[in-house]
Amino acid sequence: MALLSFERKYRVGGGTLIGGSTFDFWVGPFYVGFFGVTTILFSLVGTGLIFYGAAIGPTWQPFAISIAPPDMSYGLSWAPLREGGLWQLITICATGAFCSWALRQCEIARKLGMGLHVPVAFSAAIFAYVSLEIFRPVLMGAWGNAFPYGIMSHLDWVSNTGYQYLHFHYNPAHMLAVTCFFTTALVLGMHGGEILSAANPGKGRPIVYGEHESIYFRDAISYSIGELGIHRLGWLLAINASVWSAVCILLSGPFWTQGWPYFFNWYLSLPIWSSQGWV
Ligand code: 07D
Ligand code: 07D
Repeated sequence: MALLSFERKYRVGGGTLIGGSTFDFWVGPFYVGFFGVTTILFSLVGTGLIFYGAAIGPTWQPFAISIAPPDMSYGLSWAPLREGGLWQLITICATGAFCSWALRQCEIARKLGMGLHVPVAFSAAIFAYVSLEIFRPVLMGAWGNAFPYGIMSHLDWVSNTGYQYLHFHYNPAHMLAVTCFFTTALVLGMHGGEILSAANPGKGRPIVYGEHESIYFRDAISYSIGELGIHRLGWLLAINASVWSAVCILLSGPFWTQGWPYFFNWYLSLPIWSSQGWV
């Protein structure tokens, strides 16, 4: 069925979480819904505040624009607009927009009679974001621990925060997160490559499907996880990448204040090495 007639068939009312049928309509190809409206409102106000912050700041150079959280001395209290208050309002707008977007994804899935896999996966990214900007600063007692809104300045924050713990690669949850990110890329690369190769067998030859795909990996690595399985694996890996990222930053500060290399002291003092005088 062509996409346009398919859309018409499934453009049905209902499935909304809030607002009944008030916002249950489409604008062109876009479903609106209550959470579409809140997404637009939060995004417009948040983006407007970023532009206002840029306008009262020292530069319009896009890479140098930065809207910083309040100084540590403000703790968890409200700060004046120019001293981090803007950052606080932008954070409320960003969190509101991300959560609205996830809820809009839920409404669309409900309308189409689908599972909630897309919003669940996006929620993992939101969890990482709120861990960085809300949970960790709250656990540490000051908004000043959050990252600033700026293209280069947020990279400075990542580097500075990393070196505060001497060597962030020794953070075990960071290791798991990095491994999950790399494996997600590997699995998507393998899957994408395989589907493209099955769909492009060469001029004049018929396109092949599932069985060939499974046999390819049976031959190559002795096992095929299957057509549905590869999507389950990709979904789980991607979610784990974000969740372990959130864990790695929530541990750093609230639960582990030394350099991360010291975390592995227990390993060096295992009797099997230490009694031999190897370390
Ligand atoms: C490709 C989907 C499209 C999304 C894009 C992002 C904005 C921001 C805001 C001018 C994969 C659109 C960007 C709307 C404009 C202002 C104030 C997703 C795709 C294209 N980062 N980060 C980038 C964000 C954090 C880190 C690029 C956001 C943490 C490193 C872009 C967040 C840490 C590097 C960007 C966020 C961190 C980047 C490309 C939120 C740990 C890079 C992003 C809301 C996660 C890379 C100059 C991309 C770069 C980069 C946006 C958070 C680390 C500007 C929106 C604090 C090490 N980050 N980031 O493609 O080139 O993502 O930076 O949490 O090297 Mg970042
Ligand atoms: C937070 C983004 C959420 C995005 C949302 C949506 C819009 C709309 C609109 C396009 C989580 C935004 C949408 C704005 C856009 C349109 C239209 C995603 C988020 C909700 N590290 N490190 C990570 C690696 C080092 C450090 C995570 C690698 C150094 C710190 C990941 C290396 C030091 C922190 C990761 C490496 C260091 C991290 C990031 C290599 C610095 C974090 C991914 C090869 C000296 C951060 C929760 C992530 C984290 C994080 C990877 C090196 C420090 C696992 C591969 C050694 C301080 N690092 N890192 O979290 O865990 O995505 O954040 O060297 O805080 Mg690291």
